[in-house]
Amino acid sequence: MTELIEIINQANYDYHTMDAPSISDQQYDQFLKELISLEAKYPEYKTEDSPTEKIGGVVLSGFDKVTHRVPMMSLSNVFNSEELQQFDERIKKVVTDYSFVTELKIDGLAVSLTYEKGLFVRAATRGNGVVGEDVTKNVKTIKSLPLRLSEPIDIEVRGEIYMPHKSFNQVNRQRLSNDEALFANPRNAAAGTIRQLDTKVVASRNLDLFIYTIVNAEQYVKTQKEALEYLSKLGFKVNQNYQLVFGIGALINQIEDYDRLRKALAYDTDGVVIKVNEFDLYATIGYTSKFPKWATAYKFQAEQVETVLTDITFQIGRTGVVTPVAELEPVLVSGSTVARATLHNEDYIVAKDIRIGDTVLVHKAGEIIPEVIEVVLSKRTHQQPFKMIEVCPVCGKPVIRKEGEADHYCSNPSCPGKNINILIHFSSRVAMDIDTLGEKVVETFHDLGYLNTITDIYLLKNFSEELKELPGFGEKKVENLLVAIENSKLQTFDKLIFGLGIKHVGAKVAKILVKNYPSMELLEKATFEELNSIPDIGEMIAQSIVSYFADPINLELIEELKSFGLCMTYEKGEQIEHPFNNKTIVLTGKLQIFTRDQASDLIEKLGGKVSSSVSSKTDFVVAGEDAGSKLKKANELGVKVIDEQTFKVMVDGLY
Ligand code: 3BD
Repeated sequence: MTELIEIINQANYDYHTMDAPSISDQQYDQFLKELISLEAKYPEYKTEDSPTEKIGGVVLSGFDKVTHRVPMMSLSNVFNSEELQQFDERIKKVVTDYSFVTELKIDGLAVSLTYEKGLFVRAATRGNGVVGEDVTKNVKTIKSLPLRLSEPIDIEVRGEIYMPHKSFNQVNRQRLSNDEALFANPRNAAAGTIRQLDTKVVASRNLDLFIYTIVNAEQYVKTQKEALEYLSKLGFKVNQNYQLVFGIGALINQIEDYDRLRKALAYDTDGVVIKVNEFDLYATIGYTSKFPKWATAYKFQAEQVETVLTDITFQIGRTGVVTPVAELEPVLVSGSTVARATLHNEDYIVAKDIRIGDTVLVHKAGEIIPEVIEVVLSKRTHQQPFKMIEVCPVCGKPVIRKEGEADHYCSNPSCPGKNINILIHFSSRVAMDIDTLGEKVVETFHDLGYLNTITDIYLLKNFSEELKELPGFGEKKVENLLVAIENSKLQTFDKLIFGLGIKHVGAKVAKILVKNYPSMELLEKATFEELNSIPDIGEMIAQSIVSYFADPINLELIEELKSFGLCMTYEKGEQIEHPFNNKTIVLTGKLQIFTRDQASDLIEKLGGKVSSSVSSKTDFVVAGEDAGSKLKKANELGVKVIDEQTFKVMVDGLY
C-alpha cells in the first residue's frame, strides 16, 4: 500500500503539477483500483496522504468556521501606469535598493492550506480575511494538491483555487444538457464548487490550485522569489510566469507582455500582482489597515464590447432620485451577460450625446458595474437627441432638478415607486436582512395594499390569516416571513439607520453615526455643525441627516418602530469577536507601521477603548520602540504587553 501511494502521488504530481505524465492512464487506473481495494480490505492501513481521498465520496453537512491564525490581507489596486508609478514613488520614499516580483493575478478564490509535519491537514477559504470556512475535504480532491510535502515541516501557505477553461466548458456543457442554470464565469463556478457538499461532485469539476505565498515566509527564505522557488520544491503547483524586475520602467513594459500572454492561457487572470521582493523591507514600507504597502494588483483593462442601446428607461431610487437606465441588446462582457447599464443622470447622457438606437461601447467598471463608455458615432444613422422626462414614470407627478444637483427627483413625497424601493432597501440583506421579504414579495404586498410604509412591515402579522390564502404563499411561507420580520427587530442600530434610506447615508456612514450617537434620541438631536465636524461626514451628508430628522413624518415612523421594539441603541463592539472587543488598550513608544491615529482607529473599530494611562484596568499595552514608563508600569502590574508586529498581525485585514 505504501508503495502504491508513492507511485500514484508521484504520477499525480507529474501529470497535474509538472504537466509531464510519467505513466499511462491505464497503469494509473490499475494502481488506483488496487489501492482502493486494499484500503477496503485493510482500512487500518489507510494513511493521511492516500491519493484515494482525491476521488471524493463523503457528503458533508456544512462547513465549520475557521479563524485564520494570521489574517488574510487584501490587495490595493492600480488601473494604469500613472497609478503604478505612484505606488512605486511611495515605496521609494522609504526604502532604496529594492526589486519587484510580478505574478499573474489568478481570477479564482483565495485559500489557506495548513501542513503539519509535511502532511496536509486543513484548507480554509479566505472568508472575510479573519474567519473563513473549513473546506478541507473539497480541497483534497484537487489533483495538484500535494498531500505530503518533500520536507516534514509545519507550514501554512496560501493560493488561489480556480477552474481552468476546459473544466468550465465541461461543467457548463453538462449543466446545459441537464437544463440547469449555467455558471456565469469560471470564478463563479470555482466558488460554487468549493461550497458543494458532495465531494464526488467537487472531484468531478476538476478545480486547480496555484500557491503564491507562505505565511511567515521570512522564517524559511529571504525574498518572494525564493519563496516561490521553495514552494515549488516542496511540491506545490506555482504559476511559473513570475518575474524578477528592477525599476518602474521595466515593470510597465512587463505588464504589457502579461496582457498579451493572458489571452493565450487556459485559465482566467484579471491582472498582475506586484510585490517587493525583499522581505526585510516589508516592515519599513509598512501596512494600511487593509493591505500591505509593499504589494499591489495591477488590474487589466476591462473588456469593452459593442452593442445597441434599444431604449432609455427610468428607475426611481429609494430617495426619489430618477436614474436613467440604458436598455441594451444583451451581450457577453467580462464573463457575464449585460442587458442594462446605468446612465447616471441627464448630464452624463448629454455629455456623451447618447441617443436611443445608438451603437455603444460598454464595459464593467471595476469589473462589476455595467457602464456605457461612449457612442460609436460612425454607426449613428438618424437617432434623435435625448430628452429628460418631465413626469415620474410611476406616479405621473412632475420630476424636478434642484439647483446645483445633477439628479432629478420625483416631486411626489408618497410616490409608490419611491415607497416600494424604500421597503425593498429596508428589508434587503445589506440593511435589515429580512431575507424572505424580497423584491417580488414586497411588490405583491404593495399592490394588494398590505405594504405602503416601513411600519406596515411590522403590522403584517395582523393579516397572517389573509396572507396564507394568497396564491403562492401558504402556511409555512407566511410563518417564515413573520419570523424573519420579528428577528429583524434584533438587527443592529447601524443597519436600521442604513435601512431608513436617509439620503447619502450608506452602510459606512451609518456605522460612523451610531458610534458618535449611540442612541436614536441623540442622533435625532444632532446639529449640522456637530455632524459636519465628524471625520468622513461632509456638509452634504450632515445636511441630509438634519433634514431627515426635521421631518415629522420621519419622526413618527421612528416612534412607531421604537414601539415595535426595534434596536435603537449602539452597543460598543457588538458582534465583533476580537481580543480587543470591550478591552482597554494603551499605546506607547514609537510605532513604525501604524500612526497613532490609525492604531487607535483600528482598536475602536474592533470594539476596544484606547486609554492614555496604564492601570490595573488596562488589558493590553501595545509597546513600540523606546517605550518607557508605561511599559515599565505594565510589566509591574502584570498587564499583557504586545509589540507592534503582533498588533499588526492581530488587526491585519480588519477594517
Ligand atoms: C493571485 C489578496 C499578498 C500575500 C497579500 C501580497 C486579496 C485574494 O494570483 N498575494 C497572487 C494572487 C493573490 C497574492 C497576496 N498573490 N494577496 C494574492 C493576494 N498571485 N490571485 N490576494 N485577495 C488574494 C482577496 N480575495 C477576496 C477578497 C479580497 N481580497
